[in-house]
Order: sequence, then C-alpha cells, then structure tokens
Amino acid sequence: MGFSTDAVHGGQEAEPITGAVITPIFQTSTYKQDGLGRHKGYEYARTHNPTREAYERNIAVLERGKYAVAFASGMSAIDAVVRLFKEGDEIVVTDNVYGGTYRLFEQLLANAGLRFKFIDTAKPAEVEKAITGQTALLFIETPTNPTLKVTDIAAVSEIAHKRGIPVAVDNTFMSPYLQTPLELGADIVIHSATKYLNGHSDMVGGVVVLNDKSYMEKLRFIQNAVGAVPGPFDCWLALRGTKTLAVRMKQHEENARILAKYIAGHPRPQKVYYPGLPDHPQHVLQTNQARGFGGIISFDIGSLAEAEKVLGRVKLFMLAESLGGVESLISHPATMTHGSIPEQDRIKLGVTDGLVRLSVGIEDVEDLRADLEQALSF
Ligand code: P1T
Repeated sequence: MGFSTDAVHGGQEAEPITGAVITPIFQTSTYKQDGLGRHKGYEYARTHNPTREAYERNIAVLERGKYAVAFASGMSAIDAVVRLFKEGDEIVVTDNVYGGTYRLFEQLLANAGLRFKFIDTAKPAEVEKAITGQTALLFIETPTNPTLKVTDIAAVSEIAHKRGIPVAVDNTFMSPYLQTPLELGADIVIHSATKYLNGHSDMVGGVVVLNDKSYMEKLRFIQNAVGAVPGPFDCWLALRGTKTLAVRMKQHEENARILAKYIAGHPRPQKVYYPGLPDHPQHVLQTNQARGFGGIISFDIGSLAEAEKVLGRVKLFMLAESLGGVESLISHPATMTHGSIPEQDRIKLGVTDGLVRLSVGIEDVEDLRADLEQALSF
C-alpha cells in the first residue's frame, strides 16, 4: 500500500467487541484474569496495552519494519536502545546530535561504563576510522538537530556491517514519510514521537522500530522492566497524529522550502542551514536518500543580541522548545536544546550564540514569510 493509505490503516482493525473504527483508549492499569495463568493475553498495563499495540503496529508499517516498541519519550527510547549494550562497549555517535542525547550519553550513561565517541558521521571515512574492536553500535542522527548535517545511511551502514556492528538512526527530523532508514540498511530506527509523528504538540513519546527479533525481545524486556511506557491516551494521540502524517509533512516541507529560500536571499542572516538549498553540503545525498528535506531551518544571525532581537520580534512563530507540530516554533539552540554541550564543542559544531532554529508549521506560508520579514527588519 502507499504511505498515505498505510498511515490511516496500517496495523489497524475495528475494535472486535463494538466495531469501533478507532482503537479506544484502554485506560486501565490491569486486566481481570479468569484463573491462575488464564487471561486474554493482557495481565498488567506496563507490559501490554491494546491502544499502545495499535500505535506500535502502525509505526512499524510506516517505517517498513517488523516491530515497533513505544516508550514514554524520545529520550527513554534512545536510553533503551543503548541499554542493549554493556559496560565497556563503545558507541560511535554523530557529533551534532540533539543536546538531550548528548547529555544522556555523556552525563549519565558514560558513568555506567558505556563509552561514547562523537564524530562527524557525515564523512564516511571518519566512521571507518572511529570503529574499533570495542565498538558495539553506530548511532546516527540525520539530518542533525539543529544544523541539519546529513549522514549517508547506506554508506555508513555498509561500513559498520562489515565489522558486524548494528546501526541506529534517529529519524525524528524526517519522519517515515520522508525517510525510511531500515530500507537504506540501518538496523534500528528511533523517533521522538513528540515531534512529527504526533504532530500536534500535545504529548511526549518515543518509539523504536526494527526487524531483528532478538533485539526486539530485549527491548520489550527493557520496556517492561524499566517501565518507561507511554500512557494509553498519549498512544491514542500519537496514533491519531500518524493518520495525517503525509498531509502534514507535505505542507511542512512546502512551507520550509519557500522560507529557506527567502531567508537565504535575505541580507541579514549570515548562514542558512536547510538540506533543500542547493548549496547545502549534502544536498545531493539528501535528495537521493530521502524523499524530501523536512520542515526545520536554522540560520545564524551573527550574535546573541541579534538572535534575541529576532526571537523577541516574531509574532506568529512562538518561542518554544520542540518541533514538528502544526504550529511554527522558533528556538535558540545554544541556550535551549543544546545548552548541555560544552561551549567550545557547541561552537565548533555551528551551534553558535547567533543560531536560531525554526520549526516551520503548516500555516499559510505568506503569513509566516511576513512574520519573518518584520522580525528581521531591525
Ligand atoms: O523530547 P523527547 O520526546 O524525549 O525526544 C528527545 C529527542 C530525540 N531526538 C531528537 C532528534 C530530538 O529532537 C529530540 C527532542 N528535541 C527537542 C525537544 C527539540 O526541541 O529539539
């Protein structure tokens, strides 16, 4: 089936008792058992919930994977993937990942004996060089948050697989509508479902998609043992969101392309980051490995003072963390999403004090352009 059909129907059936077209919110923490060891496959809601299962089935179909495992947040999904590995294992990571991913790895999991090596995975030769006998996982984010650096998923997967190393991809910025890493050779796909999958900025969630049964079973064990599970209402919201993923992504993308061109032609921003611009260093790669460029644009306005001016002047773009919702947001990565990265490293990665990030929503693009125009006129 085509993506839009799968978005609406993938993994969904009418509810068997009433025929309800939409899987209900099974708001229960436990299930009646008919006798010891006799139940309907549901014992306790940390372990199983029908609303969560309907949502997981849908995401698995959209990411072209066999299994999906849902978590309470994107961070807990990433945490669960990394927990597949053990003390002493080394994980090679894209240097410009979401700041929370960096914080989880460097400030928490590094203390538990995992080792993280942050490198520029946009350069396959760097990946080749970074892998050692201790490397257990290659973890990439593409395009990256917030400078939209693109890694060649097929090329780095080939390098990692030659050494028997699995590859995990944080696909949050693209969504499965625009990019399906499993089809490009990756082994594990991760999402912050808080973003495009849900699309309405009204829940927090994460999900992991994969084909390997033994990793899936371990992830299910972690999901149940740790308990970082999404509640049924959040699963229901995310599942409602995925039904319109295709139509939303088309509009995010159309608006972002127009705005990126507009910003690139404006004299004030010094640098614009958007993989859809022909001068983006991995524009051709992105064109080949994805079905579009997404809805996130970053630009460098030169200094903190100038960034603050823009952030203070916008009227339609709302100053807020997060991205991927129907409403346009603006943020300041250096002090918001990427505040936990040491200043020197942050600046080297392009996350300067003057960097501003836009999550382009699905509003009328003329209104968004006019808002940027007035915000940049100072
Ligand atoms: O917020 P949470 O659902 O836990 O997801 C974390 C996460 C993981 N991966 C990427 C690429 C992300 O962008 C995020 C969360 N990002 C933001 C909150 C943000 O404003 O960038």
